[in-house]
Amino acid sequence: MFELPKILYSYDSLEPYFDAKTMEIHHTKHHQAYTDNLNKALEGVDVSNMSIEQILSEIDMNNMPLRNNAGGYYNHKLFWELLSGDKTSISQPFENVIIQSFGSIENLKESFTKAALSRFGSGWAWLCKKEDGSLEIVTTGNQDNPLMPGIEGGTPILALDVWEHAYYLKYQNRRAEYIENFWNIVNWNKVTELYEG
Ligand code: MN3
Repeated sequence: MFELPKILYSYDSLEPYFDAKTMEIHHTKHHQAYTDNLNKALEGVDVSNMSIEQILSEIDMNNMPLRNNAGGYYNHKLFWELLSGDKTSISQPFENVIIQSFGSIENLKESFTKAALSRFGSGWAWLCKKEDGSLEIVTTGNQDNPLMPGIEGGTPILALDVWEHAYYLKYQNRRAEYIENFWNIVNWNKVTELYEG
């Protein structure tokens, strides 16, 4: 049985960029529902020795309840970990990798923002580490992610939810403004750790 992952900071600690009410609903309603429905989709299946990452890597993409909810469970768990109201920073070695892949941190942000804006409808934007250590930006629809079979990218190290439920209360239809504010609360310590780990 999977449990709703805890968020290690308070709902209001990402203010004013992400508002407390959105954080609370997003976690206690949306993420809770993905978690409950993941458990339902796994009823009668023995996954006791499997991590969510393993489940995702072997998932039957035709099993829509499992695909949507295993994705929703994992994507949000990672998303919360990648946000912080504290000042965080990129390590020098990781910054060098970013510069190699994108030219600069500003260019990385610009490309990621462009990708997140171009995802039509609901989905996610990802920064991924490829097997050769280089970086790639991809987007996925609905709750899909780059760990799933047939989806390109690599290992996710930065994630952004672009479903309207992630920003509608505060930003309504202004996805660009939501993304712009997201950059103020990215937990670069965690991004660095995921890249270097
Ligand atoms: Mn969401």
